[in-house]
Amino acid sequence: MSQTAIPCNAMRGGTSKGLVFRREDLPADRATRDAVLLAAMGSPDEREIDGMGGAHPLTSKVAVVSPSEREGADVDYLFLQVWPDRPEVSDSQNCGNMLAAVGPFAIEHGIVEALDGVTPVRIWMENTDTLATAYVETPGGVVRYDGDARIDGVPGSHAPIPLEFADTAGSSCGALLPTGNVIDEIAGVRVTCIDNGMPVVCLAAADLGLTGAESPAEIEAMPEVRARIEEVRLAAGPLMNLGDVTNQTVPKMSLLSPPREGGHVSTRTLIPHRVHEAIGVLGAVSVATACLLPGSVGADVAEIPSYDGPLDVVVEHPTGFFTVSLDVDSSGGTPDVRRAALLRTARLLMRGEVMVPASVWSGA
Ligand code: NQM
Repeated sequence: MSQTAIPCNAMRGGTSKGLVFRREDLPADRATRDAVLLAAMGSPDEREIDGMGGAHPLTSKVAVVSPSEREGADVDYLFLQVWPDRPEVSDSQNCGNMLAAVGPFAIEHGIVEALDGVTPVRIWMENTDTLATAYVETPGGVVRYDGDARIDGVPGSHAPIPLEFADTAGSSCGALLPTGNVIDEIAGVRVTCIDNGMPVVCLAAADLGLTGAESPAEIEAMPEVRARIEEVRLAAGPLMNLGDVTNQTVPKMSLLSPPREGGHVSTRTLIPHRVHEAIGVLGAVSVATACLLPGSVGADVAEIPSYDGPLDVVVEHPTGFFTVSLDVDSSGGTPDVRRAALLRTARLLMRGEVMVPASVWSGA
């Protein structure tokens, strides 16, 4: 046999897309696993023409799912970013979009037994060692994909998958505010460095000479602005306890400006070298949280109504809105994140086997 067949599903999770594997179907050895995933996706090649990848970081993603042995969790989820243009597979970040596909996948594969109605799936996110719960519609014990929920960045409507997060604050950087400050000046730019599930550096678009209404393509066509943002990112990495981030996908860089469409804040987010067509899930949670912290770049730019208790923060992005339900107490010294939740949808697109050259892995 010149090729090895590996069972997997192709799934859309939120505004991302990729392959979802059971851990037992992939090589245990990490180097071989990464070689297999690169071959499966067709990387490195900007078009990923010889594989299943979608030629963009948002459509070149992999989720690995397995039954969990942890107390309080049903399944373990490892997110892997397969770079389209370089031979690299990274586990340095989590992905809340592909997370939306994990619950349906676990039920489809019998890892979690479906209830009649809605099945909660408790997911241990290995990249950040934190727990999320996905609520999957399962009328009659069967995963339902159709429904009325709409998320911006995805055409049509689908079954809602509410996601609830626990203990996201500081999950990658060790603290919600990893530099110890609500605001810093890094490489001459005012920033708020935050990690509420995703390390993000918030900058005011105006401080970079932008309105914040520029399209992703327009920002990608501004080499000087991008170089400036990258300079800030590389300096922020060590200050956020992430070390040298030259080859990492974090921190994300979010350019904030006042809302234009009735939301609370407008964003353009670099992830970090392409500009997101929307905004990442945990990226949005981090940005929304920053907007609730007095003195931050977010609080300065956002228009947050007065609140007491939980608040739905509406984050504008290039293709619509992202609503994050937050309960953050920032009245004391250290902000306390009590709850973060949001809505996604997902869809099983294909089930079958992905073929990789036997020279990469014999499957034995
Ligand atoms: O922030 C893109 C995405 C993501 C990650 C990215 C994500 C998240 O849209 O949780 O979902 O920021 O790389 O899938």
